[in-house]
Amino acid sequence: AENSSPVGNGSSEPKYPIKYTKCFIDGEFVDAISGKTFETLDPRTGEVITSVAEGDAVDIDRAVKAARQAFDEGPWPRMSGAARGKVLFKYADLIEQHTDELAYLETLDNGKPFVLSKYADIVGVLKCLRNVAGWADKISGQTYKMDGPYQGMSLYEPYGVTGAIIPWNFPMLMFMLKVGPALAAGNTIVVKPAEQTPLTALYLAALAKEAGIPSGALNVVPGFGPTAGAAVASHMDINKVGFTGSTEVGKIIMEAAAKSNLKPVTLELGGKSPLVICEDADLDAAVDIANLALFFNMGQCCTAGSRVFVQDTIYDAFVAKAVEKAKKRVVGDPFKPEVEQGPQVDETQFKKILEYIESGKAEGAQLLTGGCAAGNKGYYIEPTIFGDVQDDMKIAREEIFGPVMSLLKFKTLDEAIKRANTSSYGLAAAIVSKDIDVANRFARSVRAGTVWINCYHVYDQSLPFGGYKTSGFGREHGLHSILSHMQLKAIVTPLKDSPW
Ligand code: TXE
Repeated sequence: AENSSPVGNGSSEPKYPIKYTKCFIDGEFVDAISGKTFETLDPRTGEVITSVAEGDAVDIDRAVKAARQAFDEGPWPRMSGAARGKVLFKYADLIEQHTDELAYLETLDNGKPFVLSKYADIVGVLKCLRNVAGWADKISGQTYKMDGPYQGMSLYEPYGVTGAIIPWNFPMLMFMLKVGPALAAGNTIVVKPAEQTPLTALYLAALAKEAGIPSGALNVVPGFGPTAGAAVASHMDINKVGFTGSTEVGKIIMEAAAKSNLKPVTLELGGKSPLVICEDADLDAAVDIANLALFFNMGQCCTAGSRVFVQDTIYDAFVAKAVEKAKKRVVGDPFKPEVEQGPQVDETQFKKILEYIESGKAEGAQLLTGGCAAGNKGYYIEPTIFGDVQDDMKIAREEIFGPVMSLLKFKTLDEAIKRANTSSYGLAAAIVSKDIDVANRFARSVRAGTVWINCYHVYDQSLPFGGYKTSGFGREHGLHSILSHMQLKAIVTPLKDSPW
């Protein structure tokens, strides 16, 4: 067992040694075959945290061989669902026991506030894992009386070796949303974490071993997208791949899957989610919802409410309060408990967001607050709001993935629905109104995978999660994610001398 007591350094920031930096293959931490490593950086400063093994196609191949053996010969898919569930519940307990250390690593690597890592991300990880662990022994097919003297059966089977390519915005949570259901369903898995945030995935791999997940059932290969990631998408012996990330890369993955062995893919991609604030809304509540919708997690949410449509009659009053609230947002070192917004994940994202801010200014949107980098080191950006944003502006069309809110004015609900649906994305949408008929009409008219009424960013393992349109397809969470990790077989036998 790991000793997870903090190494005191006299400051309020917890300190733990970084224990796991190599590829986790067949139950062991190993160097990349090339011996190469890459640096993972602290987004507060841009300084190196540590070097991590840089996996490539050959390492993915090695991991797939281990996963194949664990599937074909190992105990994992042959264990009863109840036995697999028991191991996964133990895994959850171990993760819970290591909450502080995992939350520390997540904040160090990603920059999100420590309180969020600890009270949101890990809580989400545990809910996901315990939910799917509970489903492991509750999946069964049906029997059918066929049209003729035959009996039919349907049987849910795991795909075999699965692959997962995950992003950096919720590293632990995205890891578990893929690994939990894959394992619960009896698959084995090869995971390629995001190059910006490999540390918690490797730690979770070590805990999986401790929990008793057999060697080869879970493998984690850190590395870059076009090398290690591409090798997962195109591998001939991976039977299913799950991806969360940009729409651009989602298309590459689907193409690689099609051109290799036609493995099924599930894609959870970008968004440009509309949030519609109607004139009858409680203004303070609406401002709070809009603030959370966009600024949560430094704006780095696929579901971020990045197009805020405000009805013209309340527009000015909304703007005043929204700006006041954004200005109060506490930006700073994510290890400080009062901090609400840490740095963006890396320099690339930081620069990209600042470019979007410049394009908003250039295209004539009204900069109401923020608009600059915050501080003089690290990747901090001021909470920013643009008013008078028009549908055809770049900031209203493209995913910014940063703390930049766009306010758009509308007159009628029909107009708001129409404009909400002009986006090529369709991940989430929300409406704030006291009129249930208005809310229901919006919910059924908007082309999005999740619709929130009078709330935002509320997720649950009981609810399907996934996109419409270019936000992807396939559904995650709970039973939905288990079933997307299984394929359905039909079995037929003749019936002889049977009374019915
Ligand atoms: O994403 P990528 P990036 C959006 C967001 C962000 C933009 C770019 O708008 O600004 O994407 O971020 C791996 N073959 N989202 O560049 O590249 C990569 O290594 C196989 C939305 O970080 O999509 C990482 O593990 N894999 C999003 C993962 O894909 C490849 C979350 C995601 O990285 C690959 C993150 C390739 N050719 C970004 N290229 C969401 N939906 O929540 C990269 N990867």
